[in-house]
Amino acid sequence: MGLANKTIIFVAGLGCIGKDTCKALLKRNVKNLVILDRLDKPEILSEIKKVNPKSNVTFQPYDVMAPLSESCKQLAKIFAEYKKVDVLVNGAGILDDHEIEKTIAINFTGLVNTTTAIMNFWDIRNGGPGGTVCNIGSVTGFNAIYQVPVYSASKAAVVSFTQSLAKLSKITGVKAYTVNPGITATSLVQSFNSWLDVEPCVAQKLLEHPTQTTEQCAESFAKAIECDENGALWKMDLGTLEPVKWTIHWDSHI
Ligand code: NAQ
Repeated sequence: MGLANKTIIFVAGLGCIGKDTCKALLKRNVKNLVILDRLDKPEILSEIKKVNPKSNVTFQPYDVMAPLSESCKQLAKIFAEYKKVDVLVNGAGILDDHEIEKTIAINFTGLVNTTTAIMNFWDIRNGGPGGTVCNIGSVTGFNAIYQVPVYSASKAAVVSFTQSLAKLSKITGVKAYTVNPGITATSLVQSFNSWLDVEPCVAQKLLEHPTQTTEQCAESFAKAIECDENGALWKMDLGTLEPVKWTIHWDSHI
């Protein structure tokens, strides 16, 4: 998918990976970039806008933990304004295994709700035009960091949900894929709690191994969005972008 003239909604576009990915998208001349995030960070927004003054970049406060009905109302306003939205990026995430319910609510339920809400506008069964959902999973959704089992499981849930969405695209007309970063130098991984404090030094131990920069991750991220491949599982690790082949252990045959 060429990104020039496309309209993209980016949930969590003001985070560390989000910000640099927004910049990479603007370098590709995205027409409209609608950033939704819980935190209002005007300085980051103006830094993003400077990358390409020809692109229209807007921000709206958005909490993925809001009820589904609220997400629907907010998306209705966005669709009323832009008419056509091509891509939804779901990127909200927290890493704190002391916060069990919040982790599931933000990393998984919030992503499911935003996706469910946009189906009202995209589903071809309602006369919609289709679209693409790009969900930020994690390599921990493939193989857990077992010291943060709640976070890892929330990301495995994102991977699983998105694989189903991709299979449903024949019915809904909506494509879906995950982008799964490896360890990326952001504030998220600098210091975090393990489950039941099983490993108090989990962040330090993790960061002893090679990581990638947010700029490297963002470049892979933008390339994955350009590929627009339904059902893809993209690994974005150590500055590379690779498709992951999923092993099938069982088939429902329906
Ligand atoms: P950062 O904390 O900067 O970004 C999190 C974003 O989520 C922010 O924009 C924040 O405002 C938004 N957010 C949080 N709660 C929200 C809510 N209720 N409503 C709306 N927005 C909310 O961290 P980041 O590293 O840039 O993370 C961005 C995404 O990448 C997250 O989904 C994160 O899980 C994912 N990710 C990050 C990393 C990493 O190393 N930084 C990795 C994989 C995926 C492999 C590695 C891990 O899984 C961590 C161990």
